[in-house]
Amino acid sequence: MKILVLGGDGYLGWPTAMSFSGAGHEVMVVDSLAKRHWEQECGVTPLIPIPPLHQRVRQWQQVSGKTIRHRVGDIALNSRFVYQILEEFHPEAIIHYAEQPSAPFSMINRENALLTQQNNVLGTLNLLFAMKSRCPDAHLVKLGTMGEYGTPNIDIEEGFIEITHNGRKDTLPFPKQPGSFYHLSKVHDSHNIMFACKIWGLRATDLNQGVVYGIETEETALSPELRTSFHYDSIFGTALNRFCVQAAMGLPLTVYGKGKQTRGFLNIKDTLQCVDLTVRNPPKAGEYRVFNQFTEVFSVLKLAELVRDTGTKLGLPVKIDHISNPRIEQEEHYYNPKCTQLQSLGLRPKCLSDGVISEMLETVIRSKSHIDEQLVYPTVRWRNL
Ligand code: USQ
Repeated sequence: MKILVLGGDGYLGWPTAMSFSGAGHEVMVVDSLAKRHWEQECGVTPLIPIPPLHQRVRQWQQVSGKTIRHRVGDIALNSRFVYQILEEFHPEAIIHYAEQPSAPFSMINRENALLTQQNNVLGTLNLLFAMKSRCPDAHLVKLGTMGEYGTPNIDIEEGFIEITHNGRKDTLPFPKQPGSFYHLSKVHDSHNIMFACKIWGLRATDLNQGVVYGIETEETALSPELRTSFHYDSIFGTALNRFCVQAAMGLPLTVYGKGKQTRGFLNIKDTLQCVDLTVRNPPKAGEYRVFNQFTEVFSVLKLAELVRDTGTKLGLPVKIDHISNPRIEQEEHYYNPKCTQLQSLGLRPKCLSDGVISEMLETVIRSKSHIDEQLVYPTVRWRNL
């Protein structure tokens, strides 16, 4: 298939591009390189620096003998660029990761809140209009987030819920209660995509993904220059990745508040598996579907305990600290999200109990000299926005 990966220079986008290319698909990567710029603005870097995009693509060609085409451009600011790409490449599937991915980044100040929503919402809208005009049959695979739902006191369905109200019944979008301007941007995207499918007959899958962890995929392991951007800072680093780095450094694990806040998690390898299953099983024309994409549910405290226990076995003196929560979120709540659609398509998860934490700790320990302790503690407080 011809597969376009938007945001193909990112933590998930680059491994996705290599994985499809390795499987024999024709892949084009598009990226604005904005994430590298935002990292510099915030003064953070990935654990190990990553080569420029053109170098990654060249290295992939040398290692695999396969070509990934790549273009640099901004899909939010330059609508003409989006039309050109679709016209030039004629993708059958478009994997859309090209968004500002961090909740804390969106909560730094007004400018960052606006930048996040402008980048994410307008980029997706430009893409929808360009798809309608240039490739209306392509399948849009959009990375949404489990955080669109928030933490309601009822079971979370996959995108839609059947409601009976005053004696009448309907199936409606599941209520959204996002917890940051970033998560809100994904809600706005979902509404825009659903509407575009309805009025123009586009086909789309919204992957409401949980918190991703992990450093390595089959393809990143082929060469150090193919590595992906692993963050441990408080802006772009996600919980488990951060805890592994803190443990390796001998720093207390930064559990925010009580730590009973519970989320869906998945291994980066399973992100690739889920996206592949989704691409291989497209929706009908006009269909907008939502898959919840995670493999296991943990509280943040439970994750910290798992890292502490594994660290202790490796001889690391790991402590857990309950620090004042910089976010406004429920620290103790009911959480029962459904995740059956990807499983029914054949998802075979790699669970945390499969030795994943010790693998991650060992990898991080090898790069310990790169860690900047200053980047570990949270600096963005929701209340100060
Ligand atoms: N947390 C801690 N300590 C830390 C870091 C985080 O207790 O050092 C807590 C947070 O308060 C939160 C939970 O861990 O309750 C998850 O935080 P996170 O930073 O790992 O993830 P989050 O900000 O929710 O965002 C990440 C990705 C985002 C994706 C989302 C999926 O950055 O792109 O959409 O996970 S989800 O959380 O399901 O919405």
